[in-house]
Amino acid sequence: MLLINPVYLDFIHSCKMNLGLSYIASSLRAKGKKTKLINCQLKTKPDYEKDILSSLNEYNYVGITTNAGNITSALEIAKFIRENYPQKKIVFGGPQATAVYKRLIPEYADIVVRGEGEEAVCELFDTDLAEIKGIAYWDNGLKVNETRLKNANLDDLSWPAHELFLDSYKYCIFANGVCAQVLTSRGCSFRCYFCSRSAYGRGVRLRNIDSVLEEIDYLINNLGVRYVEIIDECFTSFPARVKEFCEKLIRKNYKRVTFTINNGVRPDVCDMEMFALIKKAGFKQIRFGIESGSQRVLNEMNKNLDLSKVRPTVMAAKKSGLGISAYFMLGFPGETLKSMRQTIDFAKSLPLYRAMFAIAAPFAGSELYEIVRKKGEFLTDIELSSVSVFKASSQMPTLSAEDIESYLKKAYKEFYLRPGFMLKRIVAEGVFMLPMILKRFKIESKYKI
Ligand code: B12
Ligand code: SF4
Repeated sequence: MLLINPVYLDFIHSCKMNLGLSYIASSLRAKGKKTKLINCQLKTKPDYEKDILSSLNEYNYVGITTNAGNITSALEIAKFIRENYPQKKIVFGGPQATAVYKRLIPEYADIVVRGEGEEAVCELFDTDLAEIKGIAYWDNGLKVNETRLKNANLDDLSWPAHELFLDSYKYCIFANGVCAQVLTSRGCSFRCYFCSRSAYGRGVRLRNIDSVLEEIDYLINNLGVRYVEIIDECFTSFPARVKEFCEKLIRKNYKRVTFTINNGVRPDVCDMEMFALIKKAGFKQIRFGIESGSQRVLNEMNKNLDLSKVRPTVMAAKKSGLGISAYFMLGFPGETLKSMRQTIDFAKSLPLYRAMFAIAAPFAGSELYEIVRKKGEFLTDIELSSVSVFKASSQMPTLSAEDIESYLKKAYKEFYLRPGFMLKRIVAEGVFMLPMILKRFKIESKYKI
């Protein structure tokens, strides 16, 4: 199967890799299926189109991954393949295709693998489509098969084919070395209404810590990785497991390897003891998902987070020596100019070295999507066009897109261009950090201001 990683709309994040495709590739390979990856992120459009055309001679199936950020590119690529090789079977997967499959088949895709795809994708080669759980396809009309249960035991899966993305690991702008992402669990049991649960549903499944550590060992010793990002949705929600992981990691005694927890960690599921251990194990930074400085807005989004717990947790993390950054969002339904102001002020009041502000987007597969559908207005076709979280993609009668975007600008300017903030960074990290801070501000604001 020819696997394609389309282009993100506005990619400012670290690694241009895709762990979902790496898992798909490794399960295909484990079944003896030939695979090749075309990572469009690393090429110009004429280059990747040329690569797709020349590779398609050898593959009958093309697998394209999708999410809310790359769907526009995914559809363009599918169209390009349809025009040039109409007989090839196009298979879509990923959270966006899972949520909007009805709009993809048959125009862009022959088959959509819905949810986790490791088993279903292998069955495509030797099983009647009608028998494959978890897929939708076209056969004189749209056929939607029975839902496939999620992979119950993550330890049964082959490790992701990290080596496919080695080239992109090198392009990580925030890492000081070859970077890789690791998933130690899948799923989350919270219900924040902006979160798209199409691919995983609810509930958490955990990997065996020793297997995770073996994978990390392989990354470091065989692939030369020096920056490991744990991208679980709820890594810190299981303190005993974090403890076991860190204690074992400490015993490994890796030199010059940085670990980070980059997904928005909930500030209410960690404490000083955990931070100290994480730090000792080689973690340099942690990113909190705080989202709003208004308790009312937090309650409305089902985040179930007590704002009064945030500051003490952030201070404890800071005290342990970890670099602290945080995610915030503006423009939720029910949001007002006052609540957006509270969010900006709250961010500025915390000892963060980086704040990522985004506009709340009603991603397909989220409850927020349903709220906007019922009570608000979509400003783009959010199902079939890539969403930028730096541009309003919806608005409610009570808050306009212009107001949300203008507060996003304020947030970035006010947070990064504070003399005190810059001075503190310089004192903490040396004068040579100034160009870095400005570069980071430029990166953060490139698409936003
Ligand atoms: C790490 C991560 C990122 C990283 C890297 C993304 C990447 N590598 O692709 C970064 C930080 C860059 C990122 C950015 C964004 N992300 Co993100 N991200 C994640 C996160 C936490 C993990 C992704 C992951 O590796 N999952 C593990 C793998 C194994 O799962 P998977 O990718 O879903 O793949 C499985 C199936 O979907 C399926 N599958 C996937 N592809 C394919 C292809 C084929 C052919 C087949 C058969 C099957 C298949 O099989 C896979 C194995 O089971 C997810 C949450 C989550 N739980 O997935 C959000 C998530 C994917 N992100 C999301 C969003 C919205 C974004 C952004 C648009 C938002 C933003 N903040 O800017 C941006 C997009 C980039 C941009 N600027 O345009 C949403 C997507 C929702 C949607 N409807 O698509 C998610 C689901 C979060 C959420 N719950 O709302 N993200
Ligand atoms: S935003 Fe984070 S905590 Fe909330 S439901 Fe999604 S993964 Fe879970």
